[in-house]
Amino acid sequence: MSRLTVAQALVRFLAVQETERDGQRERLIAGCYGIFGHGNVAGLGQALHQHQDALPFFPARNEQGMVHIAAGYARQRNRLGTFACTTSVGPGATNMVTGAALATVNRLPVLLLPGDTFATRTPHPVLQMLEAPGDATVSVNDCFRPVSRFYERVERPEQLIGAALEAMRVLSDPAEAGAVTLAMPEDVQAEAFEVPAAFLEPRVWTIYRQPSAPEALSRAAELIRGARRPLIVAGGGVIYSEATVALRALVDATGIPVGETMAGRGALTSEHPLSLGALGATGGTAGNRLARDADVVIGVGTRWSDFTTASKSAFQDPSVRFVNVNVTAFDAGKQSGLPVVGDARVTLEQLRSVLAGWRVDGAWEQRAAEEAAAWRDEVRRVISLDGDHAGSPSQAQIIKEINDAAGETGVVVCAAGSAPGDLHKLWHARDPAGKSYHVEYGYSCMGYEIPGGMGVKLAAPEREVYVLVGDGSYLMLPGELVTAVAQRVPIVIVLVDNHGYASIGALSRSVGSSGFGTLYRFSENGSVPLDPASTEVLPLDLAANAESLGARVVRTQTIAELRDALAGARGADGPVVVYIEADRYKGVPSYESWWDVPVAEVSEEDTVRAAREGYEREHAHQRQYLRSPHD
Ligand SMILES: Cc1ncc(C[n+]2csc(CCOP(=O)(O)OP(=O)(O)O)c2C)c(N)n1
Ligand SMILES: [Mg+2]
Repeated sequence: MSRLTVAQALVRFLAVQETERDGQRERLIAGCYGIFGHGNVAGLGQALHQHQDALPFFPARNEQGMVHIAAGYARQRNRLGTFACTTSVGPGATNMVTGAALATVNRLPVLLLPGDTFATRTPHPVLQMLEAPGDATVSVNDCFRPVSRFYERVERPEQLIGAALEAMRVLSDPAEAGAVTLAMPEDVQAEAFEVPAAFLEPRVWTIYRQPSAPEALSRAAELIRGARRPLIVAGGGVIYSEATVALRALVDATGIPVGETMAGRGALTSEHPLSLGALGATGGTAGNRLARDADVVIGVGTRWSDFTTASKSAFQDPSVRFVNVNVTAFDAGKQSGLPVVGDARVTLEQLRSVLAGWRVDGAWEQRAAEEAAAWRDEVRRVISLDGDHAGSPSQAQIIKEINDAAGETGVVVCAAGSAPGDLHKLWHARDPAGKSYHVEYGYSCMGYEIPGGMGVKLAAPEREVYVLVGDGSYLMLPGELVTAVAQRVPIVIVLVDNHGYASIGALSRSVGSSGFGTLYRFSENGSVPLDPASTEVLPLDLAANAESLGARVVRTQTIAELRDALAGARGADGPVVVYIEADRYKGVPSYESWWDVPVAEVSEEDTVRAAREGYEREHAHQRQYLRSPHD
């Protein structure tokens, strides 16, 4: 027993937690990010100061940003490690809510330690406290409940022990991973108690590879053997489980083609003859055509988001059936699929053995290979298209340059705007481990790019990291650039300026609303000029902004200059921002797919009425996929 404060006990506990998978161990909590205020400076701040050798501490600039660093790190480490994040009470705490939602939506472990108001209630109302008349137990931290996989408010010192252990269990369980929130009342943090020695001893959280039930496997095998047009949809779970080799082996043995979700992009390297690339709303022709005709769809490690399913319109075979390999029963049950609950790698190996000797219909395999080859040709065509406006390159050309600079092991990081859809279609994935493509598209959160990219680099210092960020996303959360400068994290940030929200502008035009409110323009009395061709832009200088935050900045205008800047950024000892203007209107087309964005049913505008007609036509293809595999 030793007498420690709650904060000291927690810091010492976090410093000695490890995960283990396949005999490999690593720190579960690599360190702690934080921003101090009265709600954590004396409790956790004191403990982190005292134990900084055991648990490294890094100051951040925005609480949301620091959660993104943790999420980026966790994804790159395949969910085996993450960071803790400590905040003050009130605004510091609620600034983390968006980060928590991002982590939970993407099934990524992050540990959040928001400060909380007094457990004793004596000094209440304390600075930054929300008073909820009628319920004294409510605090703003209750906002974390719906966005956390585990939530506990530690109101007594002894409570820490159970809370901390449960927090580690949830963080390290691939079936439960997401944000874990331990709300820490500021008085309790500083309170001392007798801490059992065993609580502070090193602890290993082993991640066992759970095999699937033999019955589920044989049912899946029966379904697949009976299929004429089977298709695999690879999701993020394939990569987190390190199952890319097993996937390739299954594909080589059976001839089943593979389409990829956003999180699963790169699960099969792009040059594989049966790699269809992107599928769904941001998919290509190969993925979407084979999806339309597939009769058995095997989802592996996917949560079947609307982008993957093209808002439930991608799979059009009237009797299509789904097989869902997933470590989470919740996701395995979707699309009325046959749930095959288990680790992706083990299950893919099991599937290969139960399907031994069987190969897909030759005509289907040949069609898949032809569509895949035709799609690769289309990608080559699109990445070479110049912008239409004098001098400005297209975003597709910019992506090609990043792709070339990244080579086999570089990682591209992106989250929101027009770039994720373009990347999903165009990225040539070369890394056999599937780690070259890091697009956060579960929450698609503007502002994730820079801190997320920092987390990736901290998790994989041996890889070059290329952050692709739009001007809108950049403006939302540029502050973590300072954190990257302070920690000397050498990421390359390609800042693509098209003077506003090109993606939402295009979406607005497609629903008949002329790009309203999506350009950066002077506005009077709240109204924004509607003319999208107007050349008058705001006097913003984002390159100067990045420079002022301490980053090295290279201003480029042409593709040749961009190429040189990317080459010159290698070996830097901190973040390098490569600024480039892109043609706002030279977009990558969409390919035989749809996304459900409801259009006004009545309107005085002809453009909206026309868009509504198109919407109703497409909507008619939406399906519920209610037939179970046994019908
Ligand atoms: C936090 C947040 N707010 C709003 C959105 C909706 N949204 C998606 S993309 C986008 C515009 C992004 O602009 P920019 O980063 O410049 O990229 P571009 O569309 O120009 O490629 C908006 C507002 C979002 N994804 N995240
Ligand atoms: Mg933009």
